[in-house]
Amino acid sequence: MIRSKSTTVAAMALALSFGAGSVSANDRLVHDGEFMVDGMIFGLPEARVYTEDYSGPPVVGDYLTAVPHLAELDYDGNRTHEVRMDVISQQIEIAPGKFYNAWTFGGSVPGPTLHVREGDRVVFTMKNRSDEPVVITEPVAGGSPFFGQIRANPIQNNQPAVSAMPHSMDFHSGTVAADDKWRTIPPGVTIEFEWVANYPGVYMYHCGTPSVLMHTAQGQYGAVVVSPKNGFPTDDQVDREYVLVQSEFYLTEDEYNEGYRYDHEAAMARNPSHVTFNGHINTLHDQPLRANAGERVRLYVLNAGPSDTSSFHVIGAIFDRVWYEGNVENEWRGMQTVLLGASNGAVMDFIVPEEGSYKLVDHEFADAERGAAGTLIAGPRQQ
Ligand SMILES: [Cu+2]
Repeated sequence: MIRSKSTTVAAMALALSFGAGSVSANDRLVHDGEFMVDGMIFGLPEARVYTEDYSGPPVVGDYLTAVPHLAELDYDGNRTHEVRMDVISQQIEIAPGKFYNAWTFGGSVPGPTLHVREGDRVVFTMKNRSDEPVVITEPVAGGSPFFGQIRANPIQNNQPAVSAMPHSMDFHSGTVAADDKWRTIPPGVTIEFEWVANYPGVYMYHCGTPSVLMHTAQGQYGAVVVSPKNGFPTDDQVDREYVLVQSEFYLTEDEYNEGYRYDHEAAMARNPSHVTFNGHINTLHDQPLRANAGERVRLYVLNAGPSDTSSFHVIGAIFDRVWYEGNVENEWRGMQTVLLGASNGAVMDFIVPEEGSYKLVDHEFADAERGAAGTLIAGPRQQ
């Protein structure tokens, strides 16, 4: 194979920067056309679009979890992650008795949370299975920790649905040509592409097919956490960590079918029917977060929007440290509230002051009253 000069130079630079003893930066670092700038990798191979006979688990990957869980990075250095999230339609509940036919990545709203380390590579596969009913709440072999966590969640009572639509995937954590990797595929078609986690952060992923507002509001979003390669300065002190995704829903009663349906007029007017943490107005009331007095709690918060800001606040606590967008270079201290625009994220550490009940809210109270509220229950101090 003839390799271009720039690739050879990049391969040499990589060999130098990842010396003996470190886990190999990437098994796949020799693609033609890849290059490095400031230690980051660009110029990834073109997306592959094909049809496959696949009816296996719609979510595959050891570092994919259901909110509020985050997978532990139990490896040193960097690795390549083979990740699958298929697009499937599901009837889901977002408030007691309020069901609608969601468009999802992997079957939940928000979709699975992916955890990787800065410098890791993700080889991503997605089949558009919106045209077939897929059950996600039965045991699935060879899948991901995601399924066990979904099944253990009493609020998740998804039913398979069919809503054949073209869809796509846009990872904010990736730096690629969007017209290639984030392209739209019709039902029955699979896309495969790669991205490298060049920057640490708390990122959004979502469907980018027009109307992006509609596809996102229908449920196609989730979080990617890219942990910094040298960690955060308080990593050793963190006792608990949770992922929270805030988002708005725009639902109205369905005139033709039982249940509710997406209301584009309400979405354009930014008039949500519900605003939630982790996809249901009762998620963090029925299953409050847990901690003990004196512990350091870390929240990975993403505001998925699609259109609203979040003024994230914990009543009775102050954020000891906030890393805006989840980048260790963006450190703030002593924050009462963290303002997150649509698709902004942050890592927030706080110390639990004493035993008691703490409310987590969007301090834009019209949104808190629409559902963006939850509870953390703190037990007594443990010695
Ligand atoms: Cu879509």
